[in-house]
Amino acid sequence: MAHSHSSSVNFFGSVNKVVYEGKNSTNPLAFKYYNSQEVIGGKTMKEHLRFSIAYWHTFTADGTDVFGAATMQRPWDQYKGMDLAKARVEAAFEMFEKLDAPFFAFHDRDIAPEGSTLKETNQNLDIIVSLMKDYMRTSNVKLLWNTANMFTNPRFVHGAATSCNADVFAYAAAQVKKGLETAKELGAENYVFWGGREGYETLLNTDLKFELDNLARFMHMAVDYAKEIGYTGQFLIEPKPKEPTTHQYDTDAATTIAFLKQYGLDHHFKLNLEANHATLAGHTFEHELRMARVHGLLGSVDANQGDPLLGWDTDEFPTDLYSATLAMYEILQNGGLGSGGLNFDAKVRRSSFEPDDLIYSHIAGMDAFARGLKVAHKLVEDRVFEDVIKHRYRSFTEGIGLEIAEGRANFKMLEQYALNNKSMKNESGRQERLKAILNQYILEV
Ligand SMILES: [Mn+2]
Repeated sequence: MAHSHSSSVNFFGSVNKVVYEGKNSTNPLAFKYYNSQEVIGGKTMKEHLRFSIAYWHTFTADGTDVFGAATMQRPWDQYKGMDLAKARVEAAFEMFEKLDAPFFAFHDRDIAPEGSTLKETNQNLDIIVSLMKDYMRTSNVKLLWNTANMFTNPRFVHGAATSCNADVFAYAAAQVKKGLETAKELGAENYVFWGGREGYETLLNTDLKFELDNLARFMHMAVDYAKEIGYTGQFLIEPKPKEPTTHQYDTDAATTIAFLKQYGLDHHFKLNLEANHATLAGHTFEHELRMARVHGLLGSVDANQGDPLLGWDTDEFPTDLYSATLAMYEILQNGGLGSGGLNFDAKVRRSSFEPDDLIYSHIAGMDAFARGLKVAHKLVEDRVFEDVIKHRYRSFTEGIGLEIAEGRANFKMLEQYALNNKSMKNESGRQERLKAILNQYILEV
């Protein structure tokens, strides 16, 4: 089979390079809102949005669910083993180019099959990483992040860094060591930890404190090894409250921030926040982004959405304009995502099984976030919510409020103030009016 860039076989034969045609286009293979070179607030859409294609959902997932077999029609599935792994690289780079996607992301086990020993597994990885490096030389696509799959193989039944089995901890360490070498080799802008099975099912058999200590020890070792080999990408940790374990340790942004601070890791890590993980945690996506942002720890985003009627991690492509707008609002207020990006940790539905659905779904997600960016930019520019919030908290800009805000108040002086205060008046929060204004911006920007 063909392995060089120029002689690639054509896995998306019916698809030409996807271009921007504007909001009136009826071409399903064109962008309606994502115009990569359009400048918004001094940066192009491409620079703002930093879209990334997820290798696992797009090139590896076969549509299997707990009730049914594979459904996906993937022309590269005609190959097996390492030939399949190589064909996926060809398909991936063909798609990256056709969508002009600036980034991609993968777990180690998405790109190369496990061998019968760790050594053989690493050799398989080396072959594919070197093939990817060849493609990256002549392509504009970069690696947003890579990570280690430490949840699929049965050895991780009790977790990886939080396993009760020291041999498994050691194996996981070897895997992340290799992952950091891969990150350096491919110039990954970030390295991600998603705590696959880092959690527990019952306290009756779990030393919770020891597992948390071990998780922190593991992450410190990763930070030390990155330093040792000169890998300078940003470390990211991705919260999720449940699935696969009942209690995932990195439950949500607030819990993860507490963990990072408790163990002295907050200067080495930022958060990679996923929309569907936020909803599983009982939060909105924008809540998680805000929580990370105000702590200076907003690093990157897994752009997807859940189905509120199902309530599990459906990883759907993000098409909800409210969510995309409010997410982009947080990202703009953060001054962008730095080395992070918007990674489509999203999969087509099992019933959307044709190869072209992979293109339609990415266009849908990219257009939704492009629109969200434009609306959010206008909201920020017009100071729509900033002025409302500033006005709402104005009692803290003078008198007793200023004393509180500047840390000069104490209980005794506040009691004196309250005893002498003749009138106390609250004002409406006016959230319905604000939601109507948000609607006006979404519909009219
Ligand atoms: Mn998810």
